[in-house]
Amino acid sequence: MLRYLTAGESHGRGLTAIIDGIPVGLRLDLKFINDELKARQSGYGRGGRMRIEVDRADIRSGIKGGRTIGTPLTVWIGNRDSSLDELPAVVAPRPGHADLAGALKFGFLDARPVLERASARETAARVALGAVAQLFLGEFGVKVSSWVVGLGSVRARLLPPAETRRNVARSSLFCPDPAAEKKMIRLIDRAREDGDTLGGIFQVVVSGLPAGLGGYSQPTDRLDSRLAAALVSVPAVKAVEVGDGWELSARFGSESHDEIVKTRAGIGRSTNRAGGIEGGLSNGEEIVLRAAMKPIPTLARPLRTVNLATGKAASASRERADVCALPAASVVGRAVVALEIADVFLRKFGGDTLAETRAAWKRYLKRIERFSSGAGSR
Ligand code: EPS
Repeated sequence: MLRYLTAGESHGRGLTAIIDGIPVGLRLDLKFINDELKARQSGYGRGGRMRIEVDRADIRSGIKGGRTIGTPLTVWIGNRDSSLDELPAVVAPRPGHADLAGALKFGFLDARPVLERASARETAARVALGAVAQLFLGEFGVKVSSWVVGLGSVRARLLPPAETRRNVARSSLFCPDPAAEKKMIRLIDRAREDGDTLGGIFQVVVSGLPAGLGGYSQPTDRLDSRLAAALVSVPAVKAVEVGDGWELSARFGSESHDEIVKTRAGIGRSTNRAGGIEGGLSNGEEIVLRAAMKPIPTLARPLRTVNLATGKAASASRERADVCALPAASVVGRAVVALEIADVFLRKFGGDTLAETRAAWKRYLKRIERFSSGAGSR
């Protein structure tokens, strides 16, 4: 239902994103879109480029009077640093980046074209589209949030939802635990001094999604498979966890599943270890996902590599880079999750206009409610 594509090099003229399938009538809150872009640019540990760029969405098609008109939306984000043609050749591929595999694939002796597109700058385009998806989902009470839960070896404490929201909004690392945040900042400073980099773990939570979205008929219908693929498509993400994923692998079944209990509204759950997804379907609980990001591959104190031109041992190429881009990745994470959720939502409820989508959604919510509260009285 929703299709999107992005284009643009890190130091080209800018980034283009096109999304098709958003129903007619969605008010595009440009401030929200630009706030998401700004959040992606921020976070302690970012490098010099983020002081150069001011990412702003220029919506070039698909709207009239600030609302969607059912045609493809085009978003343009200009690059201030568009020095692509002046930049030096990259002949010493960085371990961990796409440099070598890309050079081999295309036969490039200069990996510059590879890293220009493989760069995480592309994620600005997805954040803009993800913000559109979040605005769409917001019409139906679905909220997608994200924050940092671990950085390097430091882990954040689990806090109640209201405190988490408040602290994340104030944190320079989007971390809910102020004590952990202090340690994370110290770790980033140490990495910067050592010419090193860091990764970590971020969490994405989707609330307000009704049960029954996604599917189990085909592997690609499964909501968890789609969300995991979306998260692992974020540069540097190497692992994804749904609910208590890794921990569940070490427990007995009796300690792993979410028992079904009677609630005032009908049927509910006592826990949410599954992270809101069972059998590839949303089950009405919050969707909880975590993604692990490896450290940035561009090191000021570079690792060993081989020079593509001379074939001799060399030090990996050095580019201006971030020490840690984990807070930014958490913003990208909620964008890509929102895009997947918006698509499954539209697959379920359809609609050329927002009003049509809303009518189908309301009918379905009523049916679910009747089903759940009617248990025992049938
Ligand atoms: C990025 C822009 C890039 C990097 C970073 C992400 O800017 P530049 O290369 O000009 O300093 O800061 O890119 C990478 C992490 C990467 O691996 O290429 C951005 O806009 O997010």
